[in-house]
Amino acid sequence: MEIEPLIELLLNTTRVAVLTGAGISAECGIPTFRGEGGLWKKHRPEELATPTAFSQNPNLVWEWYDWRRGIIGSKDPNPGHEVLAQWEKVFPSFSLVTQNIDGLHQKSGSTKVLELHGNIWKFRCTEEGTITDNHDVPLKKMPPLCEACGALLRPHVVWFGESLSPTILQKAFLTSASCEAMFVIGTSAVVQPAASLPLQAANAGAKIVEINPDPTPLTSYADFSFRGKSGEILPAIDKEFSRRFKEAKE
Ligand code: BV8
Repeated sequence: MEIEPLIELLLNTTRVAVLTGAGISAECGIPTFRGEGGLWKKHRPEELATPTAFSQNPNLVWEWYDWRRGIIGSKDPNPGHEVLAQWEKVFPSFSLVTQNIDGLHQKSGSTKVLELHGNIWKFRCTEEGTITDNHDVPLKKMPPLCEACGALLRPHVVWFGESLSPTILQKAFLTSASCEAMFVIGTSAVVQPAASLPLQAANAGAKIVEINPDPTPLTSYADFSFRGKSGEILPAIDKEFSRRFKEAKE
């Protein structure tokens, strides 16, 4: 798709929001959920990413997260993450909402990240609710226990059937309702309530920019749809936008 119309839009836009999914980390070598070789190809979500699965077999669920931490921990952000970290400084109002739990947006320099589904590097005590950072790869103890009270720790992530943090979700909906353009990058747009955010933005009059090698249920709502890899498309958009932004200022 031709990027010129998008550049024109961005040169006249102050409020930009972004929603990312597992696809933005795919070029780092981190498996997505539903794509080829995806995490849900080997396991059903219900087997691993639910409170029931955890209460029935905490070791199995922890082994899955330990395995994922091993993959994610050795990876660096890709150029797609880096462009978004840069845009946080360029646009007067910039919000980054992610469904990802890998922490790669923060690792690339993004400072304002709304993590809808939590973070794989944080643990939560099942008794006290206290949240701690933990980057041990592999885990030292299986399953990990709370140092303070000895209770089972769980990943500080949102499982299917669990509600998202009302505070984070409210902020995400507010940014969707007030942005002029929303980039939707690397998500199959099937998981709720995240998948409703772009629709909220579109209803509020924002232009929707989808970046994904495949079409999704959101594609028909997108004003701009780029079929390809975000690690290539975002740098291409940024290169032309930066050139025109400098030209306009001279
Ligand atoms: C909730 C855990 C209240 C952490 C995850 C309304 C309607 C229908 C169902 C529901 C509904 N409301 C709630 C539900 C139930 C459920 C849900 O949405 N089910 C779906 C599957 C139908 N939602 C919930 O349970 C949520 N809780 O709403 O609470 C409630 C509860 C019950 C009932 C009613 C209300 C909680 C959802 C959070 C679940 N936790 N993860 C973890 O272990 O990771 S979700 C999981 O999917 C990940 O977090 C992931 O982020 C998320 C979305 O997946 P994607 O990121 O989109 O990844 P995917 O692989 O699917 O797609 C990747 C895309 O990238 C593809 O399109 C691919 O083409 C593209 N791609 C590939 N390479 C590239 C690329 N793009 C760009 N560049 C590339 N190089």
